[in-house]
Amino acid sequence: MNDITARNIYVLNGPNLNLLGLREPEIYGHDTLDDIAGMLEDRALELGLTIDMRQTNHEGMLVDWLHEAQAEGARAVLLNAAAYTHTSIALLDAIKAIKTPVIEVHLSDPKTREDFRHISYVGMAAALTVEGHGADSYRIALEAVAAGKV
Ligand code: CA2
Repeated sequence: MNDITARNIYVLNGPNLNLLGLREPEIYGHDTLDDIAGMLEDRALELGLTIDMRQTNHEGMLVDWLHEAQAEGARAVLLNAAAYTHTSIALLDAIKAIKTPVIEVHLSDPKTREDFRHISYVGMAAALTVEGHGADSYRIALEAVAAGKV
């Protein structure tokens, strides 16, 4: 069950995001995933929340972590599924299968990029999408949770 008094937020990151800050800074910025985790931890503390930040290159791991978020009573999930956003019916099904609200997060705005990024299976089930604000997309999503928007 979704518990709005729960304080922990899962922040799940998909394939290649471990390379953030090291390649393609013109698209994704200069922050590494560790930089984003640090910024989010600081903001979460101010908001009376905690975050559990993870990254994997494996689709099934993201599915397992979504199930775990519900089982562990997380308040919400911030999910940047990276390229799996645009391909994964397994993630769509997993988001639909859990009651924990999921916010879709992207650094860039995929809708302004190549056509193959315009479809989002994650977005079909997500409670909210925050995209196109660089690392701030994660902060804005966290603040939406704190404000009770999801
Ligand atoms: O803008 C985003 O956050 C994306 O989820 C990033 C994905 C992309 O496939 C989505 O369409 C939008 C790509 C993540 C790959 O990250 C890299 C980081 C550094 C260098 C190369 C890739």
